[in-house]
Amino acid sequence: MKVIYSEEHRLHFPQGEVYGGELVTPFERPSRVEYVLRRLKEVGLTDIQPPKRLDMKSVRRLHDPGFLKFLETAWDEWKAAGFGGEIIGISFPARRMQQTRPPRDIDGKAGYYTFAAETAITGGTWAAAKASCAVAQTAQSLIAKGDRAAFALCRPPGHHAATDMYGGYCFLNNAAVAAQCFLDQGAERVAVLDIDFHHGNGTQDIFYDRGDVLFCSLHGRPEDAFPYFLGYKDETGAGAGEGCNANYPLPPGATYEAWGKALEHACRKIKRFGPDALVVSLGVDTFKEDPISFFKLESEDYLACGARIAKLKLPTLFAFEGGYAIEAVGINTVNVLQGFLEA
Ligand code: 5XA
Ligand code: ZN
Repeated sequence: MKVIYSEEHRLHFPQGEVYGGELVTPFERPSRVEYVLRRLKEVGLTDIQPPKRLDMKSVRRLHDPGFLKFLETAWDEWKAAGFGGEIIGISFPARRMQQTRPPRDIDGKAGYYTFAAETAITGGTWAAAKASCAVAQTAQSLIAKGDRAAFALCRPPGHHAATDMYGGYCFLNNAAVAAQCFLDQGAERVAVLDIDFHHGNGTQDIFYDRGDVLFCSLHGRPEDAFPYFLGYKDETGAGAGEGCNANYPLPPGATYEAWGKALEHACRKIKRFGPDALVVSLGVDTFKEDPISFFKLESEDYLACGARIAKLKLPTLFAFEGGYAIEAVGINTVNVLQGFLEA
């Protein structure tokens, strides 16, 4: 399996994340990727290639033009406004407020285009987000040309990025863009399986009313887990997309016994959907030692997970998402790939 990776991820390294009322070093940090790279090399997955240049066409199909312009210009506007720190949105268009008029002021705009204040934007964020998306696109093109699978070592992650919102450490939705590329190149149907601990609200938002993409997400139940306001079981899709969205919210403490059953259910649904390709949002913050999550998966469980996904016998793109138990992130992520390859 080839791995696509860009060093440009390092351009995005905010110094602060709002957590528990404090500014802490972000959980989503560059060293996560270094651990994955190290483990890939240890197990002999050494065919690691840089991405091709980002093709904005598929990005523009999924993300709002005003949102993309914001990401591109936010840092310059922030500096021009005289702010000294990193961009953190703090005023949101919440209930009973106007939600369709982006303010001109950059502080207001940052709040308008995000849904969560933990995610800071820095001078290198836009370049890193574009490189991360290019990583997903390049992995997709390998599969389109005949590879059975590829691993897009994306950073920053993508599954929380909605049509016109960033947050949860995500800016552009890498998995969604890859799925759209399959469709643009002739696939009739694509499935996205999101196994990150957090609900992939962005991916759900992007495809919610579409019948050509099945989205299945296994995650901490929204009553207790970020992103809190989406991810319930009764969100099943709308219009042409009715029945094409499946959420598997699980309670605190879930082990592979319950999680694996949800995975089995999702895999059977994917099989019935009959997609031409599968995109896996591969987060490993389901691990028992993850500092911001509450599932209890063991490292070996990721091998079983990869093996179950392989049984679908679909061209499969793995896109890296979350996972913050830094030293185990490499082993757990690569275990999914090895489980898949050895099945
Ligand atoms: O998959 N998403 C994440 O890991 C981000 C969680 C952010 C919680 N504030
Ligand atoms: Zn996550």
